[in-house]
Amino acid sequence: MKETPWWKRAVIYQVYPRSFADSNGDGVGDLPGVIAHLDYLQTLGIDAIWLSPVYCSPQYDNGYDISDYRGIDPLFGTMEDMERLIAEAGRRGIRIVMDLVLNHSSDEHPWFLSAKSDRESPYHDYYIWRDAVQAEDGPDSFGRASWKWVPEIGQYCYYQFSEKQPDLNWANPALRRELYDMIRWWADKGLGGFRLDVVDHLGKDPELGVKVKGPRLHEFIREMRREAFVRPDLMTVGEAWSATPEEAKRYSDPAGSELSMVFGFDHMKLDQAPGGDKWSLAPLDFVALKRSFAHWQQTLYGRGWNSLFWENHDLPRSVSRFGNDGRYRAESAKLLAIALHGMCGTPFIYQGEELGMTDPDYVLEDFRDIEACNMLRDHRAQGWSEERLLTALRARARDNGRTPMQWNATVNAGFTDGEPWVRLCPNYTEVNAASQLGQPDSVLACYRTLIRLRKEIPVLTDGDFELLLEEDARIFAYRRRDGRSELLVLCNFSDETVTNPIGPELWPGDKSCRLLVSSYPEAAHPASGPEACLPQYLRPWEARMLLKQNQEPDRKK
Ligand code: TEU
Repeated sequence: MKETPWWKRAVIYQVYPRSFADSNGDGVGDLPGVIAHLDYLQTLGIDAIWLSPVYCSPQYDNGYDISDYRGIDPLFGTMEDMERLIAEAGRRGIRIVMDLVLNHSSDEHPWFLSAKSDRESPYHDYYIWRDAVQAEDGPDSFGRASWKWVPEIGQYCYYQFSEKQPDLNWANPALRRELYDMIRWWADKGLGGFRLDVVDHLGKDPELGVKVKGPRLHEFIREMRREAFVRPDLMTVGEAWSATPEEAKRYSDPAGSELSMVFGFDHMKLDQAPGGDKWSLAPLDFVALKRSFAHWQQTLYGRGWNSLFWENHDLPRSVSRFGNDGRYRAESAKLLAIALHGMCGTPFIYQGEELGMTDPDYVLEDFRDIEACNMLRDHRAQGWSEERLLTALRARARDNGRTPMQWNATVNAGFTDGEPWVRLCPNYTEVNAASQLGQPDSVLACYRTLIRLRKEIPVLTDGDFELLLEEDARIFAYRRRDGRSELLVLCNFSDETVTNPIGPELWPGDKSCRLLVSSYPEAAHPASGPEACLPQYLRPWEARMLLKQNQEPDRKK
């Protein structure tokens, strides 16, 4: 039998280095800052860190615009710091996963400088050019046009993100070879794996007007797998906003010719107006959210692999978006953790999520992100009122997840001794790591428990998934089974108490049943016995995870 790969039992923690911890007082987080907090991450129990880009970059898109794939930006430290991070993390049983931005480079990359100065340069064809363009050739992902006039060469250059991020021409085999060499060079430093930025864009075909899911996409990914991801233990996760569960199955087929898994985003599209973009706010369709999770869980079960996440550096804070970040902040943060970590797949935690960090209440001047700045300019021009702009940005801007990590209640939350690059979320005096360490009922303790349970309880990794109470407008309930045990996750996504949330026909009482974790203080309910197993009511944002060992002989044997 094939051994289970490490990442199927792992929990991965995303560090956005710019906002994690600043060691030198310049107001920007850095690699020595990450190293200084490895003990905290070890105590949390995580298996790997996904590090957002620290490569050399002019930082127009906070490092997702790379000007040297083999260098560390001085803003974050040195290559020595990077190697020290890999070694120090390794000593604590933590692997490092680097971010690969392969769809585009910075326009300050030497390849682009050469490409735009000379049509005969071997690098000219690393990018995508046209002599003339039509009006319908725009707009791109950040709301700007897709072809930029480059006067030095007298041609238009293709880009999908910002003008500072020209697309790399994946049709060129020399470019692909160069990228694969670079990936192997990084893997040889002892990395645990890679996160692939916008992987679904790599097969783009501007001539066909195709951005995602281009005709050669899977061919390229399989080639990259063969040529670059040569170490079999590397974990690879592709970011794929366009992926359906069926497509995710293809990317993550355990036969193993593509990726370990992808990040799918269907669950992030259920609170926007139909046909609208991310700035068109609508109330969350909760039943659709549950169905979406169930669809992903069931499609991939045994035939692919899921990633599980509520947050990353592009998303607002989950407790502000899906929970109640006022009166029930801690309860709803714990509920979201339990709801997610009970499912099948590899859970990802974004820095600060384990503390229940919230969105800050920014005013327009506080937003820094290139996407937010473009949105302001474009939607103002379209006549949006200042109030509507602010409401949309507060709900959706990527800045929401990028406020500095809240380490303690001292000035700047212990993030920096200097002037922070971006405004902090003002609640750091209450919501911070120091005040939660050693507190058994904290959000942090709940995350620690969930990470430990994933190591201890096989059904969390191996069990199937069945959605219960599908139509219920407040309760998210599901069952996992692996033949030996059964797990029930029961979550009240509302501000009200719900009585008799689940009947004995769905979850028959049984002496072996025990409560593994809940979103309310332990003393608030019995840990075993009938009331623990079949709760008569769930308080606002109460979540419970219950386990039963099967009485019947194991039929699978
Ligand atoms: O994100 C891709 C992406 O599609 C999102 O940025 C998306 O445009 C936005 O969040 C939704 O409105 C990746 C990175 O995660 C992001 O930080 C980069 O800015 C982007 O690629 C370009 O590299």
